[in-house]
Amino acid sequence: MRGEVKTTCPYCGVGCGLIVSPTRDGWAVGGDPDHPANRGRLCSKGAALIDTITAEMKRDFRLLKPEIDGKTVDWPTATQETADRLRATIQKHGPKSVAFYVSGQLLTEDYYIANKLIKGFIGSPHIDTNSRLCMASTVVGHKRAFGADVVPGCYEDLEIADLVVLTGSNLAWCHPVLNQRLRTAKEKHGTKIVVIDPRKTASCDIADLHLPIKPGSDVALFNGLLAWLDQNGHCDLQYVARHVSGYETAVAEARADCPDIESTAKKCGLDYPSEISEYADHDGSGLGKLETFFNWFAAFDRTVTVFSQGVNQSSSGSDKVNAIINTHLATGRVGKPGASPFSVTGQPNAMGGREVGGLANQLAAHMDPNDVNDVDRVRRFWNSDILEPGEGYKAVDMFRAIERGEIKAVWVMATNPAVSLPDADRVRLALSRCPLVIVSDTVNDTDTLRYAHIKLPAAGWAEKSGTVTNSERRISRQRPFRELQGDAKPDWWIMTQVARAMGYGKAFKYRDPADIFAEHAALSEFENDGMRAFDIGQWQKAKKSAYDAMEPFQWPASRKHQPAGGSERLYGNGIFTTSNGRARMLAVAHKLPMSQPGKEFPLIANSGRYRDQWHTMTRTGTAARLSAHRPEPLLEVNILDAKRYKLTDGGIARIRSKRGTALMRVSVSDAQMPGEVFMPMHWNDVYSSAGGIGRLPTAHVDPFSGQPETKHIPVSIEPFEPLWQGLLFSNTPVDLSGLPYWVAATGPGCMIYEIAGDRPCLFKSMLPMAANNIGNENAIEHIIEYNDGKKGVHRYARLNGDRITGALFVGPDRPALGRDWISALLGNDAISGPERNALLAGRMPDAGAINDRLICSCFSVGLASITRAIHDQNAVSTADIGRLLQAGTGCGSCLPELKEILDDVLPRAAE
Ligand SMILES: Nc1nc2c(c(=O)[nH]1)N[C@H]1C(S)=C(S)[C@@H](COP(=O)(O)OP(=O)(O)OC[C@H]3O[C@@H](n4cnc5c(=O)[nH]c(N)nc54)[C@H](O)[C@@H]3O)O[C@H]1N2
Ligand SMILES: Nc1nc2c(c(=O)[nH]1)N[C@H]1C(S)=C(S)[C@@H](COP(=O)(O)OP(=O)(O)OC[C@H]3O[C@@H](n4cnc5c(=O)[nH]c(N)nc54)[C@H](O)[C@@H]3O)O[C@H]1N2
Ligand code: SF4
Ligand SMILES: [Mo]
Repeated sequence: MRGEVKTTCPYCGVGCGLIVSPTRDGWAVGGDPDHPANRGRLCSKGAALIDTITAEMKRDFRLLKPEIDGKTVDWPTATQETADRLRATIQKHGPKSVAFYVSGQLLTEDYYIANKLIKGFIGSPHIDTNSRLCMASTVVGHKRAFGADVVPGCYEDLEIADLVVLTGSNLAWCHPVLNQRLRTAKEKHGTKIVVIDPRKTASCDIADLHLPIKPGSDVALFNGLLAWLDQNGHCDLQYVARHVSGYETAVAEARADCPDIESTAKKCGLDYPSEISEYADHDGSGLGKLETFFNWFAAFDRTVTVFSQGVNQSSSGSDKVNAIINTHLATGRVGKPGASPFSVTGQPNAMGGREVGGLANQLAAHMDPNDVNDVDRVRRFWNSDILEPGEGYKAVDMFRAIERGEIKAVWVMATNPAVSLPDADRVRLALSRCPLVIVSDTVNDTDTLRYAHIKLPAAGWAEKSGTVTNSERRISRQRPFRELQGDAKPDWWIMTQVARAMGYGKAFKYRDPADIFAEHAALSEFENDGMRAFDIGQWQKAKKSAYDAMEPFQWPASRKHQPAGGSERLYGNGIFTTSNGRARMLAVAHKLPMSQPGKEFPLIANSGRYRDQWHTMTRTGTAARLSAHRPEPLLEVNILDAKRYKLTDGGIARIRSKRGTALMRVSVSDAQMPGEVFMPMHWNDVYSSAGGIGRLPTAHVDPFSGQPETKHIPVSIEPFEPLWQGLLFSNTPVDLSGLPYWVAATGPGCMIYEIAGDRPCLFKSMLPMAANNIGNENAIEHIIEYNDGKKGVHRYARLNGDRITGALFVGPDRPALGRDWISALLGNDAISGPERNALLAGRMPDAGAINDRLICSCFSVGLASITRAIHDQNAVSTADIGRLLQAGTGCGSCLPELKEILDDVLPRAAE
């Protein structure tokens, strides 16, 4: 690589532009100051992107060669064999026995090919994507309200709004750069911010109001708001008369549901007694806060309601979306500057996937698989003779069809369903029964890859070329800056080769992603009379050079029907993409979530994300910097429940549901309401013995969108009481299978494992030595140890000459040791005598470093130094901490935590 490359971040749907520049020993990444999504900003995950690549180079994480039935093969063999097996399946069981399960992390060009191949040429409607678990409810909500799947607003709206409502969105951790933009706007003109979330999240840091609603009660809340707005004359009846249908029925239903503030508070659990404030960090009366929210919503025309998975991942997800949109339609606040409902998408290309029609109930370019005219049009455009009307199985149903043997071949691309789909053990059962499982992935070990007959090595972010669409409909180029690794190939290439080997060569002649994008653009314009909002016809004849030089742009980019006001905001003129041009308000009623707690499973488990991990950790889990923020998955639980179920802070809990169990470290937290617990979604069998929570949810889905309810899981909790606990450091991965509790985290230069067991164990075997060294006194590799059998304390260090390559600390309690100190020792060329003694004594030289926790990952600043700065250097604000330690001055993602630490430590420092 010479010079700089402008590309796009492969993580969240904010879609930040990046500049990657070569350095002496690799690359440096920075925010692109010219990209409209981030204007130079980055978050902790984006800033650590190069770390994940460096980790890949140092350690063997990548899948670098195709494999068939465990044997490495070359590409011609791999593509021919994949094609042959698919064709054999089709010949024997028909085309509908084949399914693709794809992902919002594919590039648009990959996605387009997947959709064209299976629907248009294999002739199976069964393609669905992990967007089913993510955005499907919003797609339904948008279509029902606007007639098309369109996000009307843009990011600037969050900056010019007077009120921003975050409902079911932890923006501070999940869309951090948007949160930074919002924070700056608030500092400038005092934007009011309301967070609607059952738990107190990092996003509450800049909020004026937090409504800790009962999980699943958003429809009641927005119905209550609608009824109240109507009753108090706050609706824009002129706008409604001109542009909206369904107002009366929607309001009537809302009134029946929640006629007044009191009934709304009751349904949403906001009528909690004020004593609750003693146990949960939710000050003030719920009722009063609700009234404030309603008043603000009425007062501020410039209101944006941001929503995400707290809304979508629900058995009433689609209705939640429409309940939110109803309040915006009733007040005429759609597609206007600073006024819109705003679905923030999760994955980098969740939106691109919707544009190519990657969902089972979509066709391509915003066409409908059930509309015979649309199907005919796409059939002619693709020259397909097999495309038929009808939709395919949605994700959960697809895996059921695999389980019962109806689908006999599945190709999984860029997603890890054995972890991320609900009722994951059943998904695993289905995969284990499926005669042909093909998995394309970038890494060499995931829970899903363990079931693959054919493993196909995909090119990773740094190597791929194509486009992605972010939450504000902005299409940006992802550009490669690194050569392809091993035999890895881009996903579009892999599919194109298989398509050719299956005999569809004529339709898959593409030379590069530019060809594919041009075809996608042409289809978006093809016989489009302006009713298909997605139209990027301006790009249909674009040459490769224009494609390569593409600047980020928002769609539509139509040659014939470009909206007069531009593409920034849509529907601002009140004309919608329905047959009569009117938007629709929908009568929706509050329903209880399908999975209800009961005697056996009395608590509601909520699940979601951590700041520095991405989904199933295949990439972020490899970076020490990102693993330090939360090295273990935590079960967050209110003090009342901890007491009731005999859990202690820092202990281990067993979590059971109807479908599965998990083990997690307990964190007693007043951010949780009593009766509710929170679990992160990230851990899996590669990183833990039992931290994967995909096994817990029942696969209940929203009836309209098919999106699973993964935020409302009835569970029971109990202590897991280990006989011993330990901390293991090793410069090579250790196989701990058989241990009931282990969690692996990437440390600087080594793997760090938290371990615990309920049975005596041969500890030394956890530090395996090369076979010829065992018992050989003269071997360079040896183990030094300290044992106190009476106290149950054991310490071991594995040395190779003077170099320490592993260490293990075991005791009846969790060893209180600084991870950083020991990791650093493992990185040293030689260990000194005092260090060796300190290791075996289990005491590090600087007691201040004990159990330090990384807070700022940009500048590697831990809790201990921050606490010291508050105590010793009189830091009283995040600005002081920034000045003294730099913490919080990089991406700013840790600012909420810095504030929390200040709140916690300051009063004690003053004592
Ligand atoms: N750090 C990080 N960022 C990410 C990702 C990641 O893995 N890591 N993933 C990306 C992806 S794909 C997605 S989809 C987005 C998700 O982004 P978000 O939706 O913001 O993230 P979640 O943590 O899944 O859930 C958001 C919040 O919903 C709340 N919630 C639960 N139940 C309810 C309810 O009934 N009502 C309301 N109002 N709230 C509720 C939860 O407590 C949680 O705080 O993040 C994207 N960004
Ligand atoms: N309980 C619970 N479950 C959830 C959620 C929740 O909040 N709670 N959230 C849901 C949501 S919103 C989402 S989006 C899903 C996410 O869940 P998944 O999609 O399963 O998560 P990822 O870990 O992102 O999986 C992406 C896979 O693709 C690989 N990969 C990366 N880049 C490429 C590439 O270019 N090509 C190919 N072929 N492979 C690549 C990665 O190594 C990884 O194995 O989880 C869902 N599941
Ligand atoms: S906010 Fe962070 S994760 Fe999301 S696109 Fe920007 S840099 Fe990437
Ligand atoms: Mo997602």
